[in-house]
Amino acid sequence: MQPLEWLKSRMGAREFEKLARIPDPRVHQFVAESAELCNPSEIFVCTNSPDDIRHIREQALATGEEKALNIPGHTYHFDGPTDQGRDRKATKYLVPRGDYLNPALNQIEREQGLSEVKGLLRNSMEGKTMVVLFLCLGPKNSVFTIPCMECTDSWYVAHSVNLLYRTAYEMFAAGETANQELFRVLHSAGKLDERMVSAEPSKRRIYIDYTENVVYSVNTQYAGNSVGFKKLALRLAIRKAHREGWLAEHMMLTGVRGPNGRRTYLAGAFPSACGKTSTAMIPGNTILGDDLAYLRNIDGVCRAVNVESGIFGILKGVNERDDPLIWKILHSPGEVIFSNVLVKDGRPYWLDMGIELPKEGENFTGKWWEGKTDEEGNPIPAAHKNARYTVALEALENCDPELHNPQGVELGGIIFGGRDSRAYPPVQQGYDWVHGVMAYGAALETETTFAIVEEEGKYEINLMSIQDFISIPLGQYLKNYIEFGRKLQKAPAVFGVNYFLRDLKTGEFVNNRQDKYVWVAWMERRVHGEAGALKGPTGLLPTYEDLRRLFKEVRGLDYPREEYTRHFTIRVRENLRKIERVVQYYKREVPDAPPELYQVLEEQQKRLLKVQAEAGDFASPDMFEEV
Ligand code: SPV
Ligand code: MN
Repeated sequence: MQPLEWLKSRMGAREFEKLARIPDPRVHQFVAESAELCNPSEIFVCTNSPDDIRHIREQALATGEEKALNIPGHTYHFDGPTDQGRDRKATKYLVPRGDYLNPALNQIEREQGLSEVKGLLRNSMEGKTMVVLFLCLGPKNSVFTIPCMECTDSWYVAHSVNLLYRTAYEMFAAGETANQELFRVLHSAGKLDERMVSAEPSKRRIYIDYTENVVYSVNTQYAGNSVGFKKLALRLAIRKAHREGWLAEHMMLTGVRGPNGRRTYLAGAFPSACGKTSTAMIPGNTILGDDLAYLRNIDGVCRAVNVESGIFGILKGVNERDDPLIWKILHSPGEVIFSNVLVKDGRPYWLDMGIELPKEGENFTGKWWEGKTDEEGNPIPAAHKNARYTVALEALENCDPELHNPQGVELGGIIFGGRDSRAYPPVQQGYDWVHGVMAYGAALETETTFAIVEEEGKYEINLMSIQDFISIPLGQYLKNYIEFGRKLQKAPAVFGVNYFLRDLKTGEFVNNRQDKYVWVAWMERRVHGEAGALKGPTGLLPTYEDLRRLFKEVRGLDYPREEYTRHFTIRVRENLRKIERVVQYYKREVPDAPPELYQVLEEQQKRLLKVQAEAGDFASPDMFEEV
């Protein structure tokens, strides 16, 4: 039977009509196959009509996947106790026999993986509704646009998708998807317990079939595993991008205000929970994106768009003083989904929010009270560290006006930043594209955080902050990156930042959270040649005079010279060790690493050794010459 015919027999007339209006046969086939496999009792097709969007919100509440909070439009949702972050182990590429993916990437033979995940999906939607969603990645009517669809049995996931992405039913109905690659996601939360939480976490699987552009996700609700267009479709986009000569990146985008109303766009790649959103949210600047960006060479210029149109942001540490704009959204009427917070009397609470938390309430483990412990006797925190908020970007007053520009925005600079307590200075600039992307991107080291369900605080390489999501050989990814920059008429400036440098003796952070406001302003001035630089051994460093001026301008603060010296003294030995770790890693894990990588690191090593011979293990910035 033809998919449409089969669907007609399975769906209500109204829902069927919505689907039949779409001329793309791949859509019918995917919905039919998904329904046949998962066996839902109903199918709901979401057009972009306000009624359909409202229906999803209402069903999320009616089923209990979300519950209402006191502020109108605010709801909360819980994921299971072990479903609180991206699951690296359960996320695998389906690799056809004879195909090669870097061994560092988690993978399973395609046929075997398909049969496993389909086995888990079989009849997983019995008694539930399958929601069919249409959206697009990147702005509409643009060279960046990628059409997508998701079938899910979770109203919470559907609600999140509608807040986080550009809905695009009309684009599908108008037949505009015909000649384009189509990303498809099939998700089921699986069996739910009485709290409407995925009940079989050991059967969680997230498999990516890059041969067909399809993602399968089952027995999970955490949005990073279930909303297919975060890091799952990113893996598909990376393959597409590298075939076509552009970049799909784990980057925020921000419009930085410069002198005389100038706005300069910077992109920034940071591992999860390392300052990406807060860099995009600096007061006075605008936010264009906080997680995913596509970069293209358009007429020799590097232009970027936000893949998404909403924020799935971390709550831990969000407080009124440091994050006034987010704080306001989280306390005003409007659509916000809170996940894995502590709820008490209809109010959400999270860790380090700057106010005292209630001693009891409901959290991701059920009823919670201070002193509650898990099976191993460890105290359970009031809210999960990876508690999040989901909100549409347009709800923010600092949302950038170019969000939906089909041409994207011109990038003045790209920032790479890890959680590096030991080596790199707070901010520096690459000598050129290749040096910057190799020394700060490819060599990015970071300590693991709570955003993945694993041990925290391990030092690891996370190249371009995207390592977990790279779906082609890592060396090829780096080569394409180098080529991308070489083909631009003027490549963006490349910066390295490190917000997490610690004092080697006391272990305290060297910088204040708001120092990044100044670093970002310095980068903006550098893009326009309005700030000087010193030639340090690992990159170009700010001069004292520029920073003193910018600390005053941006933060109204004096910046004593001792502070500057403390911030920008190069830790020579630590930087030499870093190079050794990075080289070892690439020799071991990335047989196809490009020669430019080793060349950049070797030269960096030579410069550091020279400095060491002159100044020892700590080199004050005063010894470097202005360029
Ligand atoms: C991240 O962890 O990098 C996120 C959230 O942006 S997730 O959707 O889990 O990827
Ligand atoms: Mn992210």
